[in-house]
Amino acid sequence: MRITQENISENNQSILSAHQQELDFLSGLLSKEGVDIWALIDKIKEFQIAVPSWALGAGGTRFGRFGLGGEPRNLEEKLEDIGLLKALTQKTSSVSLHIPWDIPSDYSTITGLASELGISFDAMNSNTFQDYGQQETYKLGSLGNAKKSIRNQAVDHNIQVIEIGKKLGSKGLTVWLADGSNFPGQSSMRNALQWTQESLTQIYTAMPDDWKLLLEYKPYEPNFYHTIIPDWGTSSLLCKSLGDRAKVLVDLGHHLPNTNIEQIVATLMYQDMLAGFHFNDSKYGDDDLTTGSIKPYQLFLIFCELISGSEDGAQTWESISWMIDASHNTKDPLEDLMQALEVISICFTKALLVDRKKLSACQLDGDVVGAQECLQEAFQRDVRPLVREARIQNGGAANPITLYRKLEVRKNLIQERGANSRSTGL
Ligand code: LRH
Ligand code: MN
Ligand code: MN
Repeated sequence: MRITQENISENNQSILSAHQQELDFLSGLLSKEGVDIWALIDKIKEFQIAVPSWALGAGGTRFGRFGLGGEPRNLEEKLEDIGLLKALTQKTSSVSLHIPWDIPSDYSTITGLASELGISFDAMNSNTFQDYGQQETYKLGSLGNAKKSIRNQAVDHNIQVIEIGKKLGSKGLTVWLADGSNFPGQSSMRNALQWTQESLTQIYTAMPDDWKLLLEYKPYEPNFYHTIIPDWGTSSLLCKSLGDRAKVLVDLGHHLPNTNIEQIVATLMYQDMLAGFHFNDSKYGDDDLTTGSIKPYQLFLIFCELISGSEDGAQTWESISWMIDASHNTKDPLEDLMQALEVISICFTKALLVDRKKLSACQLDGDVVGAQECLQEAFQRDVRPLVREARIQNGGAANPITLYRKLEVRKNLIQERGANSRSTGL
């Protein structure tokens, strides 16, 4: 199924006057405060977020999985789903592939379809946390395994992923390592770290010069005693040993509850070490809940750090990658992704509205209340008309989820692909 420009403009026409009223009201208020709303809208329009190929089907928990029907059965259909998201939101124009879940069967078909849909290939993800018919098992680890032959196999897999990515025009490799141990004594933590460092060096050396390596961390799961790369500090230490093109990837769910993620972002930017984000939200652990569904204020504070870090010249905005990493057990993934894209845009816009001059003055004067007021002033503002205007200007739907439902997209996908189609991946 494809969504046409006519579908979009016909729908937008019906709500244009209500939208215009809301926009006029908000721009009136903001203009009085000296905000250049057109410059703001341009920034919202430019901000694009990649979608991972594994987030287009139903996820599951270790207790079960409930299919939703019409799930993409192959990479082509995954690209088509991202095409639908793109048409509706104009917020996502790239896909991040997981190998071996999404090995292209035919490169020219895939690259042809991607360019027809205006989709590019974001960072590639390797997978050494599952057995996929390879020779030796990853049960006890991969890049940091005590057995050299298993480490070599995992390095070779990553090099293959780089080769696939080169054919697709990707410019990055994301490595998430599940390696660790489940019980004290099971592994030598120091040796495992060293082996990981050696394996990563081989992978880094195999990357083309214009690629970056994004190294993800996570405190626990699937290993519950120790994880080789549990935190941003360890990831950063490894990246520094590799070279300038290796940086730390922050997945919002990969922190123990109440961790100050905005501080981690600030620290990484201070060192020009932030590779990018995996957006999601979390109540307990790596829940992969919809971004902003639990802690939107935290997301806003993270964007405040990102914006101030880039405006102050600590690290360039362009050097940071943006992706959603979520799982959908009960929702239609496409609807969930639209909700995530919306809330990310909202928090980004609110952070752009912070009066940073005033905030800096409060910080210098020790005006704690004033500083908090600066943040609240921006956070409490309803910026949805700006986000909607940016989307309309980009050619997207004023109200993506409503239009998705009106066009009965899921019903159409079920007709095309079947009620029991199963997507590859998680
Ligand atoms: C690990 C992770 C990582 C994987 C993805 C499927 O928890 O966040 O990014 O590659 O999930
Ligand atoms: Mn992730
Ligand atoms: Mn995760």
